[in-house]
Amino acid sequence: MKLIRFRYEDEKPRLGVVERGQVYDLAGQLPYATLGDLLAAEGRLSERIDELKSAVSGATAAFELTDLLTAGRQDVGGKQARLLAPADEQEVWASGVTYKRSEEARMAESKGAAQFYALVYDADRPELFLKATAHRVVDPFGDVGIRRDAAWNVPEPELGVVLSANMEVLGYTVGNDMSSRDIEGENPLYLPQAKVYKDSCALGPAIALDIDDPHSLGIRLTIKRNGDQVFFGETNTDQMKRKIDELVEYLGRAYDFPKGAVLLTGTGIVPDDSFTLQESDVVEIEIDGIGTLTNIVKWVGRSAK
Ligand code: DO4
Ligand code: MG
Repeated sequence: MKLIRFRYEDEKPRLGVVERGQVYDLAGQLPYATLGDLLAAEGRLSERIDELKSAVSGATAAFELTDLLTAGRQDVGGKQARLLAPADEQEVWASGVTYKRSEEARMAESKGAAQFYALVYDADRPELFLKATAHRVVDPFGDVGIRRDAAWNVPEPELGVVLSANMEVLGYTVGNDMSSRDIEGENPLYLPQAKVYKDSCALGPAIALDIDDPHSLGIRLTIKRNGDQVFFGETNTDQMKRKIDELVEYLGRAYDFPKGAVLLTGTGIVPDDSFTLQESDVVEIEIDGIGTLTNIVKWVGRSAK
């Protein structure tokens, strides 16, 4: 079972459930209408999930799923339904250096500060940073940004954990932590500029509610240029050094999230150093049991003077 956010043309965003190839429109069927209210609701999250399940079991599907998850839009009885990122009021936080590949790539790119990446990979305390607020998150099939003042840009395919206000896991989504490797490599104190800029975070296509083991999910990254595949890489969340519980526990230690949060869990796929994204590249990130997040690359910002 998957939870999605979508909207019909200019109408308000809605929550939907995807089950057995059908989309159930939850508008008006639950005591809440937004993801933020679902994640904020009092009581245990399992009760909210039971409510979702019974809303679906007693309902008639609104429409059959054809293109919504795979193209980001679908005609529904003459109206266009458009898929939205699964975040409405949540901050998106991100973990760093949780895979050996990420540690190695960052040590190589940041000559003067390599030891800090080794230290954080081995430390008890993880690296956590604020990646985006909800209104800045790019929808599936939307444009993700590469900075015009950066020369070396990559996507970071990451498992995203959707958390309630009580820091319980609602489900899992796919995230893209777009990053400028030259800016981060120059000095780790430039990390916010390397990672937090316009359209640098995408989420979607859905929140999978029934993942049994998030530590055993294949992740695949494909980058296409003019229709040709220019990069493919894969990993598995079993390569993650840290457990999701541990990352969540640190995130919630000294911060609260009244409308929930999304936590990205770090990248285990980093293209070779010769690779950089170009405008119009198509980035596809697939995670087992969740789906594929597709975005198109566009320049953002201004060049250095
Ligand atoms: O330390 C830099 C950020 C690391 C990161 O984003 C990752 O490992 O995914
Ligand atoms: Mg990352």
